[in-house]
Amino acid sequence: MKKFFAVAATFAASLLLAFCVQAADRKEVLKVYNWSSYIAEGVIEEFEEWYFEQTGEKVSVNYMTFDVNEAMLSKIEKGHEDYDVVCPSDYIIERMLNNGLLLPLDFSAIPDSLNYIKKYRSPYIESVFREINPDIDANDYSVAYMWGTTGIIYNKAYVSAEEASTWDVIRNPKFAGKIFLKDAPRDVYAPVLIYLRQEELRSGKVSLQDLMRDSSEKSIQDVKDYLMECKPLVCGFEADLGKEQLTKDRAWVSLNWSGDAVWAIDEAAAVGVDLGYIVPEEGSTVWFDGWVIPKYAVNTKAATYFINFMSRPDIAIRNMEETGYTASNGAMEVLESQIDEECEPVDLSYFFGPEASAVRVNPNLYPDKAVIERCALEHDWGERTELLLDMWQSVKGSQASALTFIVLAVVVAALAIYFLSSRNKKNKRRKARK
Ligand code: N2P
Repeated sequence: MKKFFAVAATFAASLLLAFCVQAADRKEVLKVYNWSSYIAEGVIEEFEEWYFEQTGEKVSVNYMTFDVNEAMLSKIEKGHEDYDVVCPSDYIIERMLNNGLLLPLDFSAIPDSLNYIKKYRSPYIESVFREINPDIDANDYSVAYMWGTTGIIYNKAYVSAEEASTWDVIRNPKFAGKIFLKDAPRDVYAPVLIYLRQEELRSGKVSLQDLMRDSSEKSIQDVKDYLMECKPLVCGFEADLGKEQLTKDRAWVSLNWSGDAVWAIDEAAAVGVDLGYIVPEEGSTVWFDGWVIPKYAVNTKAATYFINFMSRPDIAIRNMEETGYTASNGAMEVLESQIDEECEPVDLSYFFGPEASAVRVNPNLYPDKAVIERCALEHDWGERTELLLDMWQSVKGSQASALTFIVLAVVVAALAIYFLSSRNKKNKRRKARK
């Protein structure tokens, strides 16, 4: 019996030791969960070195990516993953705040000279973040990373600027089979609803802000009916593939984000394909993705340093140039790095202050004040989000069943041909034997 207790005690002690070693190791790991294609090469490795220089502590980044806001959120809500830093969009930050899923950010341990957030947080973005939740200041829980608009990328060889200036371009039969939609239910729902309610918007019966909170059954049904009309023309619901297909001249229209547009226009130009980007006249959404620390985080210290590092102007510029997306950084150095004398002046006073009222930058990267004035921020729908996700699944799913039907039909036809031809051969052989 004594021997049994000794063996059991040794086993328990080694389990405890293994657990402690693992826990200590986990403190040296930083789990980052970010959008795919959303960071420049080498930045992660540079952060690891910088963190060691600043703190004398080692950290190894475990970098994971997602493509759909809702898929990422569902992982956080289930609490199965202890991510340390995540990069959701505005309405998801709102939901996380409402549901107590975020830890407040505390940069007080970082010396002022290294505190890039304090130095470069854009006042414009700070004020937009205050709109996220009237009771809790989202700036205390999140630091914006990239931002932009939602619009239409189009191939100028087949689609005119006029045709691309309305959301209805995604229902234009001229472009059948050449249209991509983002696999982003809220970012497709909002433009379609704006399109459908354009009369009410013009007459002032509703505002863009109202529409961003409109989760009524009627609106969801109207959007669904509209999308079902578009669907036979759509070649796919994509996360990151659409921009590439446009550069290769395989698709002509894509409901997409401004950052993908900047990237695609640049890549396409290099191979002689002429793409453009337009935020349709009816209005659109302006979005912000921000770093947050979920409540299940383990390495909050490294997480805080990581968020700060991503706000360093040279890092922001590198991320911007490689991904095509616009850094939320308010440093003049970031704006100056984007000046292009070939561009028409853009009014960026809303972002960089009055001295930036006519800056020569790419308007797809930094939208003119007039464009921003016809855009609004999306808001969380709480429990009603399920209705949207169901609608989205049935729109996408029926595409899958159409495809499944075609595949099945081809298989049945092939089997029938095989069966008939082998029966004919058998008959011929039988006749020959007779
Ligand atoms: C980049 C995804 C950007 C997300 N692949 C825009 N909200």
